[in-house]
Amino acid sequence: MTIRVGVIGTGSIGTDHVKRLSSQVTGSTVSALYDIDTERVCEIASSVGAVAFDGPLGVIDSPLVDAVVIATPGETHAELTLACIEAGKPVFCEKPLAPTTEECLGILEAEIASGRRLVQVGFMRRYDRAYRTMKQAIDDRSIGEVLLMHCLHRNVSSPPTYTSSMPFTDSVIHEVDTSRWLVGEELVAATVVGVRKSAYAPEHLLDPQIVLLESASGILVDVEVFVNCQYGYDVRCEVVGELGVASLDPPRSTATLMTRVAADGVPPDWKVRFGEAYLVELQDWIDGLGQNVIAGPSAWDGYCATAVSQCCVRSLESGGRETVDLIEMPAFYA
Ligand code: ISE
Repeated sequence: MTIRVGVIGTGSIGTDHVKRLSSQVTGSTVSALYDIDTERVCEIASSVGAVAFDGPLGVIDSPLVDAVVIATPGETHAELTLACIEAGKPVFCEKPLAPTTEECLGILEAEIASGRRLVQVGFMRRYDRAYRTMKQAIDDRSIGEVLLMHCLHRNVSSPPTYTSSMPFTDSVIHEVDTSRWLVGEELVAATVVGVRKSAYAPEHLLDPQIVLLESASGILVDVEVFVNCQYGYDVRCEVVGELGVASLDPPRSTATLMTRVAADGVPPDWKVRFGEAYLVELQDWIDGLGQNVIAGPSAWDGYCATAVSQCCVRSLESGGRETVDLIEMPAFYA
């Protein structure tokens, strides 16, 4: 069975997904596309034999489309995801599920009312080999009870539109999702800590920043986010347990120098670092659809991640510790 996918949004990540779904993933084709950039979308459509539509709803409602990928800017996600649910079509929505918790709750409500899981959120790190090995070590209790997590998230540089809250809503949202998933607990509070500002960050942007996240049982997760680090895309994570540590990065016995001129082996961006994870993620989604199963990150996960990233933004604004307000998890997502 071949799943015919409609892709809405053919910017950088959307185009990569089109390539994967049309030539690397087995069991899928790309049948319909929409993007605000008409010229670009027509070119991509003709290269993969898809139909280019002049609006996103055309893709969602098309009889040529069995399932939809949303890769447009975050502000459009809620409306498009709701339209997919309304049409009864499975939807893979890039992160964030939606920028506000209110919009996320609207999606939960609509999905629950539809009576079946239709939504998967694009938290690709859950499909990364190294993160999965860490999860295994936590789940099989090789490192004992988890006490702490140290995370680091660095981008080479930020686009001009990137504001001081975006390190949390655009970047740390991944650490929020991976830490919830790794330890199997909700995050309940966030405290943002100011750090000396880099002269290489734009004037308006606080960069780097550190946030301390607390889990329900008291696990402390510290995240350094630095989106103008200059030397490469660097993501690290170490989980400290009572009996050992699980780390994305093997401990080194020699000092490593990473600068713009000496950053050997450091990927330039997330598209390279998580290239394999994106592919595994989409293959898993397509395989599941073939059996009417959606098992990846759910709308509930998307809601929780947005709630925690919004809590970080509140802490940035208040300068103090803020708590996360979550609704009780609906039985539908248990
Ligand atoms: C970007 O939008 C992503 O989603 C990447 O995965 C993340 O690492 C990066 O910091 C974001 O800006």
